[in-house]
Amino acid sequence: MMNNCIFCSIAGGSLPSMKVFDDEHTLAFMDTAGDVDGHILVIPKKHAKNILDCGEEELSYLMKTVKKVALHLVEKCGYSGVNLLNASDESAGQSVPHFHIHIIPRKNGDNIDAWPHFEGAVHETEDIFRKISMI
Ligand code: DGP
Repeated sequence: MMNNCIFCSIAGGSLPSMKVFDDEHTLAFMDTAGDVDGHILVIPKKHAKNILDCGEEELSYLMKTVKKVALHLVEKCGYSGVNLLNASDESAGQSVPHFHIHIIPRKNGDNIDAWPHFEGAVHETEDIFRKISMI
């Protein structure tokens, strides 16, 4: 539990949230931005800032819960798919510094624009590839 962390407070129950799923290691709750229908956040209860410092075990619990919630949305709630979104680090647009995966439930023809419109690459793909390949 991190002091002054809004999602730690939500996980600990000192701040209210609309809980969608709750277990020992993870919590899924409604995002309150009101920006898209069904916007859900899934968090590890143990504080990590993002995927870069999250422990392997917490990460695997988190992804299991993401799958449970996604399956629930599709099998029980009338959705047919999901977008999963995550920003890890301020440079990537992370605004709340407690690891969270956004789930956006989707239906055919829902007109939700959940995919970034990239402006076009600046460098040759092969140049970047040479820099980042791990093999
Ligand atoms: P990101 O930009 O990926 O760090 O997303 C942070 C999200 O957290 C954003 O969609 C709005 C949501 N959010 C911020 N404060 C609160 C809060 O107090 N309660 C809930 N439920 N969601 C919050």
